[in-house]
Parts: sequence; structure tokens; C-alpha cells
Amino acid sequence: MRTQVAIIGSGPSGLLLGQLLTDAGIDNVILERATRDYVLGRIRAGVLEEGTTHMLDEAGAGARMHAQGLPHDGFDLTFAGKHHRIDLHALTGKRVMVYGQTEVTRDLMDRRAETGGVTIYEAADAEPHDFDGGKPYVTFKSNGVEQRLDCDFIAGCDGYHGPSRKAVEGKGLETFERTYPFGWLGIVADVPPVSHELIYSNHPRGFALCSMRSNTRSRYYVQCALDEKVEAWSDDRFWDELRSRLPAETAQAMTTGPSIEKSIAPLRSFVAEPMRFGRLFLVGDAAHIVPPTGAKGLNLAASDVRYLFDGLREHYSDRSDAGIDAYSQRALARVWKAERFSWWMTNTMHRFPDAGSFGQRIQEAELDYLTGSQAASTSMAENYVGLPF
Ligand code: RFL
Ligand code: PHB
Repeated sequence: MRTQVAIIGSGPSGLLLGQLLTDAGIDNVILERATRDYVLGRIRAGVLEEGTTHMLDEAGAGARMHAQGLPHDGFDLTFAGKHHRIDLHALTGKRVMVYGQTEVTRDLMDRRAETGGVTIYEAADAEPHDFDGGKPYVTFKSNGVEQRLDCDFIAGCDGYHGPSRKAVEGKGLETFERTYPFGWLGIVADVPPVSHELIYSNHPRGFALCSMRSNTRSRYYVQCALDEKVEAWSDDRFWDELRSRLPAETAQAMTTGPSIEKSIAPLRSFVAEPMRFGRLFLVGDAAHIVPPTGAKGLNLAASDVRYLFDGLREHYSDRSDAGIDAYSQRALARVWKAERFSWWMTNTMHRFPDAGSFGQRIQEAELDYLTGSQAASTSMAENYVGLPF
């Protein structure tokens, strides 16, 4: 089998890259380890930057998002029992779109099917080869049969645990990492959201986030200990804990109901450098992870795809490798700024076990400054809506 660009992974980054390439007449094949339903079953990101929504439009996959997504002009920060609204639109002229990653993935999969793009699901043991030379290829097993996909380039869109980054270990790969001493316990429930905007809450019992997927489906999170077990959290226990971390009037207004999903995610900051190794490119979560506090993960996957797609298009249509050569540097410049913002927002909003009373007062001063200063609010807002790409 032969294609121009072999894409490993059918998450948002692989699907978006694949669609832009297909629309530009550049042949590509996606190899995905899981089934379509498994990929669609993952509940993850919820907040899209305008740059990401523009890319979905460019890929012809934005119609349902515009019809059903919820544009948000701001969000609430709560601490010390009070609400402070960050007016994203007034501060930056931009807004964000609340539309679930599951729906983004579904829209991109539907568009790929419409335009005849090839995805091989349940591709086992995918492994990139010979990307240092001019003839790269990917081996994998399909229905137990060994296969080989020859290509010009390999896009490693295979997430944090995928084979692409493993293939470049010991080849000049440098990694940077920070783990946090807590996780997020999250639920989805078919109840109306407590507020029409997101609420990020800093509370002595720990961080909480009120988000949503629609006007009838809520997504809520509470900070939890790393060794916490999801089985120990009945729905009632979750709702009680969530309400205890919100201002009284918000807690009283909350509609509760049975959860339809409940899981714990650890928080991590991680960057792999560089993001290009010859004819292999690392894209999205394969190259970097941010803690979800800043809602940046999926949006960084989209900006990586922007830079890589532009580079590949220039390679095929203009016979210029300038964009490909600049990929790693351009992507990492934006990645590190989002890493900084996500790290900062995580530090500002969570309880750290070892912060002590000094750390506690510093956090309160930071929040007070943030909500009292137009300059500080604007800085937060411009990072939250997304730096340009
Ligand atoms: P993905 O989505 O992990 O997709 C990788 C794909 O590669 C496949 N794969 C393989 N395929 C073939 N062979 C192999 N050997 C393979 N190994 C793996 C996998 O099956 C999968 O289909 O990476 P991608 O495309 O780079 O997308 C990244 C985003 O998914 C991620 O950054 C976001 O979900 C992060 N995130 C958020 N991002 C935001 O922008 N806004 C948010 O509000 C937001 N909230 C979140 C989040 C992530 C969360 N969790 C659980 C990690 C909230 C949470 C709780
Ligand atoms: C979500 O809706 O899942 C969500 C929203 C905002 C975040 C993280 C997750 O910062």
C-alpha cells in the first residue's frame, strides 16, 4: 500500500490533518488502533478557541458546531464565596465555543466518509520506520495480517501513549515534564447546567469546575487526591462535594441527577522537543500534554495541524520545504505559551497539599489582583481565548 501522508491516530489531530490534506488533493491514510465507536466514546475537551472553529470550517466540518455549539462571551471565577466574571468578549473582542470533542470527532469522521478518505480501524502494532531517510513506511497488522504502508511523510497523531514518540527516543528527543499532586474527578449528567457560562471555583476543599455539553447536559469536575478510586464516589457523594465548593446561591440552584459517565484523570504538563524527526512529525498530544484547567489540549492539536498542513501543502504545491523545516519551531513557540498558561491557571485555582499558609495567602492575593486589575484580567482572557496562530 502507498500514500503520500501516513497518519497514525484518528483523534482530533489526525482527522483534522487528514481532512485538510484530502481537500487539498494530497493522498493520506489514517491508521487507528481502536474502533470508531471506542474513539467516539471518549469524553474529553469541551471548549474550542476561535482559531480551532475556523479550522473546522476550513475542513468543511463546522456546520453542526455552528448550529448546536454554545458560543460563550465569558466565564466566572469564584473564590471566597463570591463570583467574578471574566468578560472574554469585552476584554479581547473574541469568544469561545462550547462544543464537545466527541462531536468534533464525529463531524470530522462523517466528513472523511463523505469525501472518500481512508481510515483503517483496529490497526494493531503500528510502527514508523526509516523516517530518517527518503523512504519512510509504517508497518501494522490488520485482521492479524502484517501490512506495510509506504509514504512520503508520517504524521504521529497517536496521542500521549502512541508509538510515534517512542520511535524517536534516543534520537535527540528531549522531554520536559511536571506532574501535579491531584487529579480531576469528572461526571456527565443529563441535567441543565447550573449557569449558562463556565464556573471555575477556587475553594478550601479544592478546585471545582462547572461546564456543559448542551443546555440539557452538564459536565462537572472536582479536584481529588491521586489515589482516589472512582468506585468510592456515588453520585450523591459527588453532588455534595461539588456543591460544597461553590458559593451558596450557586449550590442551591444546582439541578442534580444520575451520572452517565464518571472518571478520574491525572493532571500533567509535558513537552517533547523537537516535534520533527526527518520525515516524521509529532502532532497534538503525541508531543505535548497540558493540565485541562486552561482548556488548551485540543486547541494546541489544532494549531499544530495548522503549521504542519501549511508546510505539507507548500511541499506538494510550491515545491518549498520552508514550512516543513519551520514546523517544530513554530509549533513549540505556541505550545510553550499554552503550557505556561495551563500551569499558571492550575497553580492559581487548585489546593496544593504542601502550599502551607504562605502559599495560601499568595494564591488569594493572585486571585484578588486578577479580578481587580483590568490588565491582569485581559492577560488571562487573551490566553483563554487563544493566542493567534
Ligand atoms: P488523542 O485524542 O489522544 O488521539 C490519539 C489517537 O491515536 C490513537 N492511537 C493509535 N492509533 C494507531 N496505532 C497506535 N499504536 C495508537 N495509539 C494510539 C488513539 O486510539 C487515538 O484515537 O490525541 P489528539 O488527536 O492529539 O487530540 C488531543 C486531545 O484529545 C486532547 O488534547 C484534549 O482532549 C485535552 N482536553 C481538553 N482540550 C481542550 O482543548 N479543551 C478542553 O476543554 C479539554 N478538556 C481534555 C479536557 C482532556 C481530558 N482528559 C481526559 C485527558 C478534559 C479532560 C478530562
Ligand atoms: C469540559 O467541558 O470538559 C472542560 C471545560 C473547561 C476546561 C476543561 C474541561 O478548562
